[in-house]
Amino acid sequence: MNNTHEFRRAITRKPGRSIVDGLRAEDIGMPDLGRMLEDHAAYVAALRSTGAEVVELPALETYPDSVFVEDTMLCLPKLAIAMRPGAPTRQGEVAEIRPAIEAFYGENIREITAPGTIEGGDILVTGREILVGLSARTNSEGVSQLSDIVSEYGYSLRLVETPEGVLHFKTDCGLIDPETILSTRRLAASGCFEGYRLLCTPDEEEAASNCIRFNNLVIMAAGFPRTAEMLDAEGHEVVQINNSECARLDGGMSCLSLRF
Ligand code: CIR
Repeated sequence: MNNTHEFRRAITRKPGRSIVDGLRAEDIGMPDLGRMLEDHAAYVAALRSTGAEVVELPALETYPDSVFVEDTMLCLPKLAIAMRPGAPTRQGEVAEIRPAIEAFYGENIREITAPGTIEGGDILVTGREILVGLSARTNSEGVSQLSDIVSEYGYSLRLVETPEGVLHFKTDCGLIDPETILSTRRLAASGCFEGYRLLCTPDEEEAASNCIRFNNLVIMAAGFPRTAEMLDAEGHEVVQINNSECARLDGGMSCLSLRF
């Protein structure tokens, strides 16, 4: 299986004015573009600080949710797989990001086709397998197509459930190292991480679970001191990024980049 936390590159996309029209499960206030741009710049700087090359794509006003690039592609070491978002307003984002992916993967790009739907936020690549959560955005046809593709490359894929009312599987978890997962208690209770080393977010800090391990760093949303302390005590170098604006659109740390 690939190494799951050493990355040479990341692709991000700047948020644009149209973020105010982004999808959200509930209205907890309008995202502020100025603040989101600042947060995004801090996120990109953190990725770059590890020595990785970060390609920053320009804002795409036609697609309000296009800052959340993770949902459009799955980038594995030997191939990239173009997703087919379950949100109809996001499907056009895939063609928009494809040239940036082709620049690195050439022809090694496969794609999920209708009636399959799948979004990158539902996929967690661990040190031993690919976990995919069914959700309102990811259907069993999409998972089955992905399974067929990745099995050609020797990966095993396991289907899991996303908790009811949660946007994506990874809304509730993140990979800390190839065998360690940070998860909410509600997701861990499903048993889907059996056999892994599991760290659970404390009560009231569930939103910290969508973190990423990127080279030497664990990048997490700011405002969750007990989770930050727990990760620090585990010996991780933790970087905290303000996520107040992305959170208004149900976004977190993983969705802001493609990492490979
Ligand atoms: C959406 O509903 O699609 C966006 N507002 C948020 C997507 C977040 N993506 C992710 O966590 N992978």
